[in-house]
Amino acid sequence: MAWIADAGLAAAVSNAGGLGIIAAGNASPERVAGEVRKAKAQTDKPFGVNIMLMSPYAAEVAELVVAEGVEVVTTGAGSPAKYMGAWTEAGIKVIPVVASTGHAKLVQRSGATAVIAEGGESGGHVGELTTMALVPQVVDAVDVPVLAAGGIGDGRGLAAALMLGAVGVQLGTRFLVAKECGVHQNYKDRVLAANDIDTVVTGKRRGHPARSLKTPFTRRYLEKENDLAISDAELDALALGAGALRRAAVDGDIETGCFMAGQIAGLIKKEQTVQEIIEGLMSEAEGLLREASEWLS
Ligand code: TUI
Repeated sequence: MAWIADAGLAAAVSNAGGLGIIAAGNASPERVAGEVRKAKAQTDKPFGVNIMLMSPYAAEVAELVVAEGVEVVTTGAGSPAKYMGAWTEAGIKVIPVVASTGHAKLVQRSGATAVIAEGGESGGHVGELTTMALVPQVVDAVDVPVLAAGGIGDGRGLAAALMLGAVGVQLGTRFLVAKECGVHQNYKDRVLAANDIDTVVTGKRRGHPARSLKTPFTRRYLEKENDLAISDAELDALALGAGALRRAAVDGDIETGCFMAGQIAGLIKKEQTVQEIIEGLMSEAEGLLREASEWLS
């Protein structure tokens, strides 16, 4: 969650019993180091850094997490294989996001501690498979623990993920509306107002599909993406690197911002503290799992 998952949100999640993650996104190493230091000041619990592998700074951020003694690294939008040796040597727990069994096996061979199997219901960069189909196949493909992501927003999603063989879940969209999440209020309001069919995937033509809320930005981008008279270069100039994520998260710009969110946005109806979200999720899942035995004869 580039521009969104900062030290404040990550520390709040870790303090509430989760594992908070700072999103490096396309940020400079200096900026990421600043967030890591702020998080250390705000929690004595472990937290992690997500390295977006398409970032121009990925290699530098990969070194920074070692230098700063970050305990957990997650990765997204690519293969982290070339960094894994240095991270595991430094004792970092590495949990790559994977979107296929092949990639899960590859990162396991490179020394991954666990993997996050993320279905295409998620916000941001997406793979092809759904969480329902991906998670059990990844569970069967690797020996390391599997966490599920994509389309999980409450205790029902957590319980379902556990039934698919996951040992835990990663949530993004649900935390967009956390009180401790510093994203612009317009972003929160759009998530709270979203229904089940309010997200769309852009970027397929350029090989970088990403899911966002339907906005003027996605409408314009899709029009151009479907118009073969528009060159790839022109399309790229419109794309996310051009600042659309920042305009959504920081400026709340409804016209030109890109509001990444997952399909579960339609389920999210209130702003709560991180602690309320995590406790609610856990107790709902626990209740459901207890009741589940009634389905057995
Ligand atoms: O990375 C994410 N979510 C993101 S990254 C991002 S910035 C961006 N925006 C638009 C286009 C491209 C980047 C916004 N949101 N989630 C983790 C994730 N990783 N989801 C799917 C994957 C993934 C997909 C394919 C990981 C690896 C992979 O292939 C591995 C290989 O072999 O290359």
